[in-house]
Amino acid sequence: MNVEKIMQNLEQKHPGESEYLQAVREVLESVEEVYNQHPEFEKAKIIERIVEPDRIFTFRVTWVDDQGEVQTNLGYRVQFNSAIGPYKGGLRFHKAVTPSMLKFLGFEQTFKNALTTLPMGGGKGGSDFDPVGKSDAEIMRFCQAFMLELRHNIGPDQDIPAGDVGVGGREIGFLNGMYQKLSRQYHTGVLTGKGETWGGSILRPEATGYGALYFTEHLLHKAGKDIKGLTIALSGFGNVAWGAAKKAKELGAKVIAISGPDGVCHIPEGITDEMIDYMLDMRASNRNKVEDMATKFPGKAQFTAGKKAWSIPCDIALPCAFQNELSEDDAKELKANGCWCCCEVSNMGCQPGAIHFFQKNGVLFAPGKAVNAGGVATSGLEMTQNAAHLNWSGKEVDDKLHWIMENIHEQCVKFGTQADGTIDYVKGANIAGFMKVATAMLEQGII
Ligand code: 2IT
Repeated sequence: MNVEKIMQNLEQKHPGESEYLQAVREVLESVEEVYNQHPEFEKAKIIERIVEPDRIFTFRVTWVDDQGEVQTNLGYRVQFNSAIGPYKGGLRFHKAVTPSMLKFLGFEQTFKNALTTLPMGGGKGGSDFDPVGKSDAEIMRFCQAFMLELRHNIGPDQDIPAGDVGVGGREIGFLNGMYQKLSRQYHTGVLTGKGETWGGSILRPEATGYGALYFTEHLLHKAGKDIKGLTIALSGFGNVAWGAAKKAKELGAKVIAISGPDGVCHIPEGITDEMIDYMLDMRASNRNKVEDMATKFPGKAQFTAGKKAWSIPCDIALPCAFQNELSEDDAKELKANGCWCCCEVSNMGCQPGAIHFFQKNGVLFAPGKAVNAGGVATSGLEMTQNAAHLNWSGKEVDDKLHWIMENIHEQCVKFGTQADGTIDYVKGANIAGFMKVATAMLEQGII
């Protein structure tokens, strides 16, 4: 394999798809050496096949807003790779959604799902629908209209969507209700992230954030450190940031910053349980403003407009919001202020320049596809419960999540340990995920 040649070819075929091309380049650069030791991969053209989605569905979603006006959005489902199981991955509702964004997410999801140890292929979907400022009734009507189309392409052994940015328990409820009504299929296994009373895993809402903190603990232990007493700056205040803040506090760390598109809230004394609960109200309000935290807790949380969480001095940075949210300049500012560890919780949250800076300057770094895999892993556990018509306790799910995150960490160490003894978690995660999917493709022939 020649990475530059493959990238040139892809850039010509998919001009302007910057997020997708960025995600592919990162994986190819990581796996190049290992790939070239396997002539059977080259013969079966695994690379050329693995970088293209199996198929993409695009559809129009038309709905009526509260003013009675007709609105039209675009909906998508990218079925990326099914070599190790049915397509699995979230739905993103955000005004910036494009096919490039969903292709990058579906590509990442394929390797992430392989790391979870569970049999799930990779997929992703969503819409350019903007939930900001929408009423609950508008959200419901949009979800119902979206499912009118999506239902033709999903099923419990085919493609199982879940939440992502802009899609949480409320949206999954509306989507699932419409799916059942249209298909007259009353099984519980076509979406994950469901409510507790209708087939959901009791721990799915917390799982991404909890899993990220379990991974962070393993990474710290490997480096001879302990999380107790460390300060954490995290970005966002949605579902992932909420779960991460909850577990970080429980483990004895101090979350001293959260952020939003409008700016950052500095919480010098550390986030409290009341503040963590309030994050859920902030998400449900659809206002998308972190300033609301400072308004609700004056004196405890100080809001600064236009600043990122990375401007607050901390030990550990946890990007929990959106792709490319942490730039090289942010990485430099973090390091200059004493930060020595960054675990990426959002998908591709760090720009390539930031990752290189961290790795060159001794800042421990782990990539999203390893750190945030606890979310989709718990979706996989939800599918198992649904298929067996069972309900597991929170403790059972948490124990399994613990084991899965430990296993992912071990895979990173196995494939990422360098000659000098340091661990390249980016390489480790990419090689481990890639080898599993590539082997499955090879063994199933040229299809
Ligand atoms: O990025 C992700 O792993 C998710 N949004 C969760 C996907 C899932 O199927 O639970």
